Amino acid sequence: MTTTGVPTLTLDRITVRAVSIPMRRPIVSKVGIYEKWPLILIDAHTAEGVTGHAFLEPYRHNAVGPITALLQELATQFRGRPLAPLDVYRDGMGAMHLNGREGLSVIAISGLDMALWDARARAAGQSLATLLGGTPGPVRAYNTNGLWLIPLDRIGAEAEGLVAEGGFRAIKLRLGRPALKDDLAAIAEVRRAVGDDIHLMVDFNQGLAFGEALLRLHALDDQGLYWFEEPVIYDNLEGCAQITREMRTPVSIGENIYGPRAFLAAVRANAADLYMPDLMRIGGVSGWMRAAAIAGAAGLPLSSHLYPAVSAQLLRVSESADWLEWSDWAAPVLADPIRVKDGFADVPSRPGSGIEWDEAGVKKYAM
Ligand code: SMN
Ligand code: MG
Repeated sequence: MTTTGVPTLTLDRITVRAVSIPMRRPIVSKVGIYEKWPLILIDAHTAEGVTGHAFLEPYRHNAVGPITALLQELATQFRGRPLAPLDVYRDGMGAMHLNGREGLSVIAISGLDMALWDARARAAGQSLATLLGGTPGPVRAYNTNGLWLIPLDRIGAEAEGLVAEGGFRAIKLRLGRPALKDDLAAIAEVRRAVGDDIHLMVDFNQGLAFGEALLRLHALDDQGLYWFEEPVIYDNLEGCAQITREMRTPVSIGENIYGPRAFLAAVRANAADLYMPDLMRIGGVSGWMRAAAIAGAAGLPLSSHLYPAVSAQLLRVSESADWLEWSDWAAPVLADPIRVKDGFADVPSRPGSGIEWDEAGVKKYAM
């Protein structure tokens, strides 16, 4: 035991498996159509017998092979070394930046990082939130499970379904249909179905050209929408900043930002009112904590993107925590996926970051 009560762990090896899960409501978005959702399941085995779990959601099945190879390469680099997530994160970023500080290298570091933090929390007998100095407990959540660019006549029923999945008070709708009138009709369908009291976030998935975004967002600015997400390509920071200045509706970006340095660049550029990092891109738990410190100091609300179980733990310890994006796409391979009741997810007190495999599900959906 160390003096802090966290047993010393040594990384031995990792195992990586992939699954492909059919989606109940396929993703139809500006970033692609996905009928099946691939996941990369990571187990970090320690010499002491503790195993940490994490998964990545790489969107594309073709990305599974390269990310798996990078994960194994990283594990070889850190084999036999003390399992200290911040050291691995620092040295991993330090080594990998030679191959690119954004993209697949950061995704691999993020996956390993989450598995190492999970192992550390398990060894300490604490939830990740507790290990990081906080407590388990409730986090307000919005439902992102559907409302893709689907036919207008299906929108009302789907909005009702999303609200009912956990007593949600907030749901997300994808916009950026061919014409403004179609976006307005989609919003009207949601309102007709669930009323005006449900917060409605809308996501353009970077689908608008800059000039088009100015026109479209000005025309939607009086619709009482909760936020405008990723109206234009995410790294057009000046463009995002102009849109943020011009709109009354808050602008949200973050899911495509790689690492805390790029996060800081977006904050410095005043690129958005709200941020929503994705654990796979921001650098796992270590990267999130660094980005969360920046957001907290800058007074910028911080929500999550995907990864609901681990993100919920981190929102419990983030100074400017705002909304958990809740999805259940990984649930078929998880033994006890995080659920939402009355609009709140409950961070469990059990040791770890909240990831347990359902081995029958893993077998069923193996790639
Ligand atoms: C999203 C998530 C996952 C796949 C495609 C699009 C979306 C979101 O941007 O924010 O939920
Ligand atoms: Mg989004």
